[in-house]
Amino acid sequence: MLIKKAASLTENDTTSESHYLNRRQFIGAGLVTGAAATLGSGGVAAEDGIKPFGQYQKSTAQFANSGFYTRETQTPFDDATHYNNFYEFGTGKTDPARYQSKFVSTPWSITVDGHCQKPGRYHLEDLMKPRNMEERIYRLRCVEAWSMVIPWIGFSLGGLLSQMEPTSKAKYVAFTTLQDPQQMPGQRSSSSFVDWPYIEGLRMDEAMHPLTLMAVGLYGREILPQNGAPIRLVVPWKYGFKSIKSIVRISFVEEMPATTWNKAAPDEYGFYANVNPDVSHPRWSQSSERRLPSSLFSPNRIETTLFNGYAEQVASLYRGMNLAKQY
Ligand SMILES: Nc1nc2c(c(=O)[nH]1)N[C@H]1C(S)=C(S)[C@@H](COP(=O)(O)O)O[C@H]1N2
Ligand SMILES: [Mo]
Repeated sequence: MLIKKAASLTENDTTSESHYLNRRQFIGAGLVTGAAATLGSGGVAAEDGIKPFGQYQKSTAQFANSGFYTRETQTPFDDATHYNNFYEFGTGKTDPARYQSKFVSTPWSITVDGHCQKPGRYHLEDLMKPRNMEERIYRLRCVEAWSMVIPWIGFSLGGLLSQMEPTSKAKYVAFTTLQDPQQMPGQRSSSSFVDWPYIEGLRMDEAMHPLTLMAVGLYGREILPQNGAPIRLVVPWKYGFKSIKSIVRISFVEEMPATTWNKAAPDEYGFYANVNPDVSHPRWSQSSERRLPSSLFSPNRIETTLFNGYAEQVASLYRGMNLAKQY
């Protein structure tokens, strides 16, 4: 997601992954020595705060038609929790896991404002209590051309938005991430590429779509800070940067909101950011992706599909739009 315009910069430079790959090969080779202290069995890091989720409905093949379930191989927990983009904790892929240990996500509240009948400040427990928690196994495709398959736990955003009774003036929904430089070292960095707080947005019909998830867990556990604790958005047919983490504000607005990456580099990151193999990023092709886990020796490259494979569910939202122009 770096926005340097250097002609020589490639997709691999943007992911700064060498440290991560070294760590994987190190663990994979069974040469774990000093690092072993932080690892539990099965390669799952035994960090504080990894708690089993409690009650939720497992995703099964019966949900495949709705897009709620994919049979594809799930990305190992260790990859999904140690290869992250969360610039509030730093721009390196391993920074979020490394710098999250003091992050406090309880108690948590979300401010709801703008064009709705039920604005206010809501405790997260109160928003979760009336809802059934469901597992959704989704593909996640980053605009940097890597991808994962992650079993999330959460609930459809649509139900929560309806509860707030949006008025007819609500055409878009804007989301804001916590701003707290004390806890988020990336927000203290003066060389930051982006303005804080991180802001994302969806058109109302996108926000109401049943695939649009508010995630509070993953892999049967409570969500970890590096993945956006205690609550983050997951929009599986869009590039990962739309799936904003650690949400503290939801605003119903009339105009298309100014979003973080779109503001930083409008020619590179659009508001819609629908996954599209035919619309290249100015600096790299989007026609294929690296499915994690991958390594230098086994890159695991696969073809990217329109709307990240969710065209059947979401293509109708964009009928009549020029996807190359409204990228
Ligand atoms: N607040 C915030 N949300 C964010 C980001 C970020 O830097 N800050 N990065 C985004 C990007 S680019 C991606 S690919 C996904 C990654 O989610 P994951 O680390 O849980 O896989 O989070 C998105 N949400
Ligand atoms: Mo991303």
